[in-house]
Amino acid sequence: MKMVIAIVQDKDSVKLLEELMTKGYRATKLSSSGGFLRSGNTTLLIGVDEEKVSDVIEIIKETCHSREQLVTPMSPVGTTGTESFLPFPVEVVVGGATVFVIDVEEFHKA
Ligand code: 2BA
Repeated sequence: MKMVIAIVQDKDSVKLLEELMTKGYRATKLSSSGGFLRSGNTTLLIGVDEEKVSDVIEIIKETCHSREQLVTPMSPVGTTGTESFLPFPVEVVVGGATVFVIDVEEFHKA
């Protein structure tokens, strides 16, 4: 058995869960936040048999889209060491999905 961990954008998570459920997969949805943007995203835990992993990844690829997002990190202004900070918008491309596939050593349902 494998565990597919998929970090996706909130906007894609509802459709992705629907697709997975329709096709008979089980999943757990966690609310998460990206370390860089510090904004909300969704982490799905999907436990599947090894031969189903590629199907799950295909569903994720079809459902999750990359989007450009404007971030405003604070940039220092001045050179004296007592600089003030001004917002400086930068565009980053987020997603479609960041996916990890890991081995499940044991699976129990009690
Ligand atoms: P965030 O960490 O909020 O990152 C959002 C987007 O910001 C990233 O999109 C990437 O385009 C950009 N970014 C991240 N770190 C950067 C940096 N140090 N410098 C410049 N740009 C940077 P994605 O790569 O699609 O990642 C989307 C989300 O997936 C991430 O949100 C994070 O929650 C997760 N993620 C990505 N790679 C990961 C990893 N290796 N381990 C754990 N989580 C990861």
